[in-house]
Amino acid sequence: TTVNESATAAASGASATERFHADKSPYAAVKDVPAERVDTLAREVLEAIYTTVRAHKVTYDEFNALKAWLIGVGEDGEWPLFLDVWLEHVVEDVATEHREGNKGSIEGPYYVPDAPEQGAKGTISMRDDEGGTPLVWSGQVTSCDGSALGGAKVELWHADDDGFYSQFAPGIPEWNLRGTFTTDADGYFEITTVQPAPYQIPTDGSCGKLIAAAGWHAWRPAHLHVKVSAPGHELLTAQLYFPGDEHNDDDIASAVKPELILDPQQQADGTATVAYGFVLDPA
Ligand code: MBD
Ligand code: FE
Repeated sequence: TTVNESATAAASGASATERFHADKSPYAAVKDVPAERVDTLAREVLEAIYTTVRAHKVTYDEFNALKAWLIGVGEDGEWPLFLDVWLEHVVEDVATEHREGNKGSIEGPYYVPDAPEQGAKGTISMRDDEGGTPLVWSGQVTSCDGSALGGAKVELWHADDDGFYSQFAPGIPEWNLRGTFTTDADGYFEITTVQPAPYQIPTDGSCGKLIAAAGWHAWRPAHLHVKVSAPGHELLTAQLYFPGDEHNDDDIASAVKPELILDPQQQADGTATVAYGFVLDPA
C-alpha cells in the first residue's frame, strides 16, 4: 500500500469532531432533554465521582492532572474518540437490549454517510495496490420472521492494511474502503474487499496519554464496520471481527461480541471467503 504519513491525534480528532457536528449534534441538543432527566443523570454521574474522590482521597495534584487532561482532550478534538472508546459500548447495549435479531456494536468515530453505491454484488472502492488479504463476503439480510429483505442497504467502512481510515488519516483516497451495497430481490449481497489490520487508537493525543499513564494498551482488534437498514426495520450498526485476533478478548473499546466473529475460509488462490448475514428487527 501507499506509505501514509502517520495520522496525528489532532488531525484525526479534528476530522471526527467535524463529522460529529455535521451528522449528529444538530439532533442531540442538551436543551431538548427534560430538566428532570438532566438532573438525575448529571447528579448520579457527579455522585459516582465524589464516591471515588472520597474512597481514594484524591489529591489536588491529581485533581489538577485531571483538569489538564480534560482540557487536552478538547484541544486535541478527541472527545468523539474518548466517548466512543470508553462509553458508547454501554449505551449500545442498553439501546439494543430489546432486539431479537442481530447483535450490534458501537459505531465509533469514523462513519461517513453516503459512501459510493456498488449494487448487490460489487467491489468496495480501493487502490490498485491495496494491501491485505482479499475478502469475498456474501450474505442475506432478513427480517426476524425469516423473510428476505430485498433493497436493504449495507454500508461498509473499515481501516486499511495499515490500520488507517480514509477521511481521517492523510494520503488516502476519499472513499477508500467505504461503500454502500443494496441487496437483490432475495435479500442477498456479495462484497469484495480486503481484510483490515488491527487498529491502534492515536497514541500521541490525550487518549493516548491516559492509556500510557494507566499502563493500558491502545489496540482494537481488526474489524469491519457496517450499518444495515431496510424500510420498516430498526437500523443495525455492527462490527465484525476475525477469529484468532489477540485483541478480541481485550478490545480497548469493549465492543467485541462472540456473535460478531466471522468464520473466513482461506482459499487456494490467496483470497478468503466468508458468509455472514443480518437479521433486522421490525421497527
Ligand atoms: C475505531 O476504529 C473504532 O472502531 C472505535 C470504536 C474507536 C476508535 C477507532
Ligand atoms: Fe473502527
